[in-house]
Amino acid sequence: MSQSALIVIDVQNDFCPGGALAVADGDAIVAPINAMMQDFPVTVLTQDWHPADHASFADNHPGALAYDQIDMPYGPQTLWPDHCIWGSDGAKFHPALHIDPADLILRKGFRPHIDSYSAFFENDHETPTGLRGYLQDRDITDLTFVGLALDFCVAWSAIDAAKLGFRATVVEQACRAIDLNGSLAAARQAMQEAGVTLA
Ligand code: VGL
Ligand code: ZN
Repeated sequence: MSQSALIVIDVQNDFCPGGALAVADGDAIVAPINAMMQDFPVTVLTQDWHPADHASFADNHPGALAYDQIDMPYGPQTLWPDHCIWGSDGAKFHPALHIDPADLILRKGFRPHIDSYSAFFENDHETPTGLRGYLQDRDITDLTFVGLALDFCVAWSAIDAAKLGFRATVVEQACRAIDLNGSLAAARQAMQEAGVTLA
């Protein structure tokens, strides 16, 4: 028997127009995502949730600029403008996003020294967030991903889901991308290679 869940990635103010790491047209996906929630028995929301001293912020690396790439102990890391600082308005969900239907709100990126794009593992690809166990305990096999940003947190989450043996689909119309140095094309290719269905 297959059981499905909608996984809504990081639909937060800082990723929407006017936010600290605004994704073009990011708020255009809120209404479609709200509508999709009605078609799924389970909805999970994720929230990018960083302390102010987070290592992914360019401001915490003297001399570095936002969008530079640096080497961290766990691999390459893009540096970002300060965003989704816990407790800030930017970290809150977009005000029009329906929160009530969510069974689970999962926060990620709260450890100062490691970023977490994926909803399943931090960027070392080893430290689990606990989402796999939650979904497995509920016998959920099929995951549909939507949200922000398509080429970072959505793609990394969907790829990890496929690697873990879930059936993973990304509905691109309900996503928007940052598209930094070809990241969107690379993410699409990586998703296809991992067996993610792009719908
Ligand atoms: C994200 C960059 C940094 C995302 C989060 O949600 O795609 N991107 N933190
Ligand atoms: Zn982040």
